[in-house]
Amino acid sequence: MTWRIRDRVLDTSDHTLVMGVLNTTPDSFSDGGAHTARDAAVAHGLAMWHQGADIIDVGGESTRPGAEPVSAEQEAGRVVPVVRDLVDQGVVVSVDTMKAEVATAAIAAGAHIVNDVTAFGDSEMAAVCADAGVGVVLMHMKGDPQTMQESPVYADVVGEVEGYLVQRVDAAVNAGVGRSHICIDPGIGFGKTFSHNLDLLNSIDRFTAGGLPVLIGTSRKGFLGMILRDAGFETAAVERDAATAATVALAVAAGASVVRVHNVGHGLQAARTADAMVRASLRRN
Ligand code: PMM
Repeated sequence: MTWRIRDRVLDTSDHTLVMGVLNTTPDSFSDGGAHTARDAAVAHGLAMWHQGADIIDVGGESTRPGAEPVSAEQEAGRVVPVVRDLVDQGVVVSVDTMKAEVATAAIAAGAHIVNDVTAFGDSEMAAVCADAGVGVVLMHMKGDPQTMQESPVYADVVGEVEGYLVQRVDAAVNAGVGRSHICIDPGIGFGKTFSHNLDLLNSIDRFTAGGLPVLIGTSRKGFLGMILRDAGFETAAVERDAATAATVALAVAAGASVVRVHNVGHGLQAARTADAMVRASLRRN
């Protein structure tokens, strides 16, 4: 499997791509001064890159359930300097944004990928991505971050998410984005109940069937907290890296091409272990 991102081609045939999460929202690097926050974000991005991450995903607006939106200006102010510094140091960077204005500025700063949790909800986004030839991640979300977890209902969650992604891929291609530039994502935790998340994670083969790379983002999410609570572990989000690693291994075994994680060390070990086992079994067959 390959994924075209600007002037590069990422190849997942010998390993799964590990995407490290870099949050530039002020509360994630809460030390007051904007400059310090920027330096801390860049240092954290570089640390993940040197650990072996394949992509660093830079975000400036929280998409957590109930999160308040920020203006394009604020978001670009957080994200763009960090993107520029990382790209200057040779890092492959994606920008996690739903705003075409922010994507445009991040692309001008060198971003290789636009990771859009609204799958081009902004009508300008497709043209921005097509013109730049960046890679894109089209993700499924039901509703918006403020309300998405209130009471999501599906008749057939896998079928509906699959149908939505097929339609968004077609729309992107019709707007000029190359198919080989597109990666799809069922959007774990975005307008989904506990059982919706498990149904989607148990149906990754349905998403890989279209021949596009599939990204899975489970890292530290609430459904892992629920599983762990049932098993007798009360966990804060940062204590869910072992559970995240389990989902990474299973996603790799099911054919995911990209996994998005906060703890790159653990995510890489889980992905590489699963890669070795999956490829060994492919060789035996
Ligand atoms: N999850 C979050 C943010 N961005 N992007 C993609 N493509 N897939 C995801 O699952 C995803 C995402 C939320 O997680 P965070 O707020 O902990 O980064």
